[in-house]
Amino acid sequence: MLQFIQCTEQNDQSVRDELLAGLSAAQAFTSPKYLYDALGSRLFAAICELPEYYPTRTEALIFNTHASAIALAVGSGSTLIDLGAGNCAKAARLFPVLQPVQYVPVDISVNFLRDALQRLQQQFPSIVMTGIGMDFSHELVLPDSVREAKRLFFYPGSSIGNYTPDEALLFLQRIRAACDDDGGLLIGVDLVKEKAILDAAYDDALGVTAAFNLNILRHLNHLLGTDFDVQAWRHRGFYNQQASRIEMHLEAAFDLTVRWPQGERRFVRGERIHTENSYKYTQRNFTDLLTEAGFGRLSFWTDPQQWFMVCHAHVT
Ligand code: AVJ
Repeated sequence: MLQFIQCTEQNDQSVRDELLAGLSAAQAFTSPKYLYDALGSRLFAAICELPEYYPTRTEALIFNTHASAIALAVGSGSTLIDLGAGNCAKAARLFPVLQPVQYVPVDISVNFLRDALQRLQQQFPSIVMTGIGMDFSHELVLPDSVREAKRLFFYPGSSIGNYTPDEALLFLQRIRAACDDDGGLLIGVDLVKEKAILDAAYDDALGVTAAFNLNILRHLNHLLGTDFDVQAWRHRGFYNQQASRIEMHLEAAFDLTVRWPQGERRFVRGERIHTENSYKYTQRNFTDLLTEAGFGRLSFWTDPQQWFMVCHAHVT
C-alpha cells in the first residue's frame, strides 16, 4: 500500500518575506533550508563523498557495526517516520534490521519522495508506505493514515545541529508529543572534537562546501529576483569553539550593493551573510536535552574515534 499526502504548502510570499527580512537585518542571515535547491542537494551529496566530511560515512559505519544492538533497542514492528527523508536511502538500509510495518518518509515537498518511494515499495511490498510533504520545522502533526502505535522517529545525519540548543529542545518536545507511550527516537548527532578536523570538514580542499554555500546566492536570485554576483562573495566555514558550532558565512569581497524589485542592501567589504550553524554536542549535554524533552531509557553507539553518535531514546 502506497500513499502520498502533501500536508503543508509553502507560500511563495511568506518565503520571500522571511528571506528579505533576514537579508535586511543588521547581521544578514538566511535559513539553511535554502541551501537545498536541486543543485544544492547534489552539492550536498558530493560533500558526503569528501574525505574531510566524516559525518555521513561515520554514521553509516555506526549503523553497520551496531545493527543488531540497535535492532534490539528499537524492537521490530515500528512505524518508522523518516524526517527529511530525501532519497530514503538511509532508512531503506535499515529495513532488514528494524523490520518496520509502516514507513513514513517526510520531506518539504512530497514530489521529492515520489520516485524513491515507488521504487522502495516494489522492493519491500509488505511494508505500508506513506510519503508526506510537510515543513516539520514548523509543526509536526501527522495525518490519520500514519499508525499511532510504536512510532519511531528517525532523524539521522546530525540535522538536529542546524537548530540552536533551545530550538532543538522544542523540536524534540514536538517529536515527543507526536508519540504514544510506546514511541521512540533514533537520531544521529555529531560530537564535539578537535577544531582542525571540524574546520576541514566545512572548508574542504576541493571547494565543494564553498560551492554549496555560494549556491544559495543563485537560489536567492531565483526566489527573490536579487542580483547577487557569486564571484563577489567568499565562503567562510569554521568551528566556533565557544558556541560549540560550525558557522558558515558568505563574505563580501569588496563594497557592493544587492538589489531586488522592492529594495536593496549595501554590504561593505568583509561584511557577512550568516547561512548556517551546525551545533556539535557531547554525549552528556545531548543526554540532558533528551531527558528534558521527555525521553529516557537511552542507548548510545559511537565510532572508535568518538566523532559521531547514534542514539535511541524511548518516550517516558
Ligand atoms: C545536513 C545540516 C547535517 O551540518 O554537517 C554540510 C550540512 N553544511 N556541510 C552539516 C552541511 C556544510 C550538514 N547537515
